[in-house]
Amino acid sequence: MAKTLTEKILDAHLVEGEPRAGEEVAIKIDQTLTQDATGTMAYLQLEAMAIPEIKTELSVSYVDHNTLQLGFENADDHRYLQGIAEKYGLHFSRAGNGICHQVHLERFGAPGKTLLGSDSHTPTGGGLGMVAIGAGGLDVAAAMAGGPFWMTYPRVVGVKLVGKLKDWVTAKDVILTLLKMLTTKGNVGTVMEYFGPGVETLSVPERATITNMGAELGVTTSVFPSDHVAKAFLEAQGRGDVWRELAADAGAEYDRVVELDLSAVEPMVAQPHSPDNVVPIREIAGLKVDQVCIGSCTNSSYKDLATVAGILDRKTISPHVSFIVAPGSKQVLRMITDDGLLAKIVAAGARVVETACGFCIGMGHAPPSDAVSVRTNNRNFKGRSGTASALVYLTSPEAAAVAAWKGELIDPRDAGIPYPRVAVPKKFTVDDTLISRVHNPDAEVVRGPNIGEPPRNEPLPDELEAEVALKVGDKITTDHIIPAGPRLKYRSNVEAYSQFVFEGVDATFTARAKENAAQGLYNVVVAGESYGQGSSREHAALCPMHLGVKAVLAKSFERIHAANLVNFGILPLTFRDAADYEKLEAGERLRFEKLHEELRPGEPLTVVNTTKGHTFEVDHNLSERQLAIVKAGGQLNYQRSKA
Ligand code: MIC
Ligand code: SF4
Repeated sequence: MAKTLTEKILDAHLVEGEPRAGEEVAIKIDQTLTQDATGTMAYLQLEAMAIPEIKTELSVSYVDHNTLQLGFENADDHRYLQGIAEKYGLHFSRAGNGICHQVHLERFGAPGKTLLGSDSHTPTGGGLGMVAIGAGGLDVAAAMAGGPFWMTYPRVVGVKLVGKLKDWVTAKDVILTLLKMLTTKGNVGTVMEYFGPGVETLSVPERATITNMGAELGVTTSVFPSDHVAKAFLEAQGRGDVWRELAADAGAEYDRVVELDLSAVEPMVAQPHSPDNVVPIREIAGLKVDQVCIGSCTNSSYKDLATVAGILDRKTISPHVSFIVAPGSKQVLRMITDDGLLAKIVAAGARVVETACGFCIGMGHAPPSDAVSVRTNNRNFKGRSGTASALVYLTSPEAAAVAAWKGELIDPRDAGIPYPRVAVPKKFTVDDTLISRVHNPDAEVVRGPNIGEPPRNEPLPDELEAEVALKVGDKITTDHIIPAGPRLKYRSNVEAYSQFVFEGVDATFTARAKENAAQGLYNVVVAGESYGQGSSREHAALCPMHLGVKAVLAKSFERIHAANLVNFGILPLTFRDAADYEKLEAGERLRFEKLHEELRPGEPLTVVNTTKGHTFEVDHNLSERQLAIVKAGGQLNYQRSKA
């Protein structure tokens, strides 16, 4: 039978299960990546698994998120990560080498391989024809230990690209257009597979922008074929040997096909506070801009920054704009330095910062109160920039550079300058001096005072009394559940980090949840659609677990977060009848009876609202395996009991 490219790669890696959409399957993982914000906990968990060596073909530990190092905590984490890398023989990409997804694409990505990363933008690798999936750190640790990755076999949506992008219209505008069409909701369990004659008009960095921000659709991943363009890119990186030609079989059937004419795409912008709140820039042209930030794993390639340099050549930025530029990797920074392009960007007035996530995750460069900030990253959730009142707009680097110059957001086609068309270099400058690989099983692993043990959980009680400790609406992101920015330094200390659960939503949550737990009362969170959207951070499950949360009752969940909840022994439950969501109020008491008996695949669970004196049903879509994990109190307990 003719297969899609996604099916071909998945089926070649299938370890267990039926390859049918909606079925739970296990796949073999070839490569893993971690970053410092999720990596420390992932490796603490790997250590807890007590395996002598890792089993993947390639595993890379990146340091790119917490590089401001205000205090010793992040620096201690980085030293711990380097020790772990030596002990297990991982590749270690040090601070200064760049953002994990950008570097992985440049130096390690390989068509046809599977990549599991403890970061939601791991699908960037799909730009090179990989099946690259974001997951919680514990799942990535389990893959390094040689276990398969469990996932729902996806429905494959075909995106047929025809035509060619016009000047000033970019890959970012393609993905923003798709976000406008498909939104951030309702795409769980699907893979976006690109095909059609438009594919070969896009370079690998452009494809990677599309697969990167595909994460905002809530899909499992996105994938491009591996063709002559991918070959040229890999050869330019000195890695032509990993290239293989890959595409869907002729006659492959997609679950559905979305057709996009690239020549009809326009410069787009995602308005506050959601990546799918997209309009053509012309609809809001003239918006006065206070800050412009260019960088992040979505848009910080050589092509992106060379284009920005071309736009700003011999221009000066607007006097009321603060302009931040973060190149995506050491390779990009070196190349724009050697080419003299960085000088043009600096001359225009940019504040050039380290090659790291930085502003994208609220690590510095918070905008002023009520500011308009135009950024090239992929997320504009309220408060993520570090300023709750700021309004963040997401655009292409082209539109952002023009905004920095003009002081207002305009369609870049209206800037009245020629488009500086930049080709992908024939040869990239390869400099891997900040990537080390030393394997010494006796390496010293130093744990600073902020690095704790991964917390243990008890098995799920058979009967539990809980309070609705919080009721929230739709689209609660993991940034709402557990903030990053200045709080990132607590990632390796769950007790300390737990103080900030739902900090920006209800600052009393932690204290109330702890008080309940002290009285033997568990906690439940009630939520609307797409609960847990956004990042892969498992702390959004781990910290609530630590505070005695045993279930989240929502209208729907995002994939990575639901898997993280299961990994930490928290039940992701959905309302059978949306009216029950309306009826529930914060502070009410719920009782779950005979949980162990009632929790069976495909069967509902009865919940008694003891405050109001009524009963309602909730569903779950957990497999036998996942139920066993939740009942054991999480993945680590489950693995221990199996061992
Ligand atoms: C993000 O973009 O939100 C992050 C920070 O990269 C996260 C990972 C994390 O929280 O450490 C992600 O996307 O998974
Ligand atoms: Fe880093 Fe931002 Fe990319 Fe997350 S989205 S990996 S914080 S650059």
